[in-house]
Amino acid sequence: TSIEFEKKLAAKEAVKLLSDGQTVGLGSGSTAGYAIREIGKLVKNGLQIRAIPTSDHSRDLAASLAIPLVDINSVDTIDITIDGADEFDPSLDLIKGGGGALLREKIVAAMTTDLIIIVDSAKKVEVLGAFKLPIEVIPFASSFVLRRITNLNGEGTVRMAGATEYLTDEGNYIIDATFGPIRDPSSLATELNGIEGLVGHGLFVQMARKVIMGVDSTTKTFEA
Ligand code: DER
Repeated sequence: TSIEFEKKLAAKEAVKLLSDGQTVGLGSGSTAGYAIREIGKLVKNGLQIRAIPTSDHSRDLAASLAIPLVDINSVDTIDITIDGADEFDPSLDLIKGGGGALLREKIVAAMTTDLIIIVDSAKKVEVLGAFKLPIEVIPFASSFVLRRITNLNGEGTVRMAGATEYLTDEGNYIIDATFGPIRDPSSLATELNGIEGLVGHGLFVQMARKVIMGVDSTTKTFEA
């Protein structure tokens, strides 16, 4: 489909930013998956990098492509991370977490000098919020956090995997929440950060350095 083609275009453009000696964050989701495959080709052709994956799935994909991996706890900073997003607005604020990897993604992003977001053209929005905001909670706090989301005029539901709750790589639940148009992502992020037992959310506020969007048969780059 044109969406998948656009994802591949963005991924191919983003990996041009990689160079020998870098520590590279590997994102999660289908678009980041295309980038990991491209990086596997570059490594096969001699690119010297060490990578930190943002999910067990991305770790396994990278390992299968012989991309050298390093433990995140042995690294201070990450030079560049290539990751996807579910939405981006004109300020390059993001909603992430559609794939459930938002907590590790945000930690890697926080350690990263240049966060490069790769998207298809359907991810571009004027205002965040059409996509439900993923929120990661410890199971012990899930009902409490649901009530606090209601207090913030949101409406959340616990993400299911068949008949049981979806579990993240960290063993937590995901609540997908609607808040209507999110015109002030920073304020909502601050409110969410104050809720006990809420360990992550998909608002990535002023974290992206660039967004590379595949569109039709080309790419368009947005810069913060
Ligand atoms: O879960 C995530 O944060 C992913 O990056 C997601 O936001 C994008 O997934 P996609 O590339 O499969 O659309």
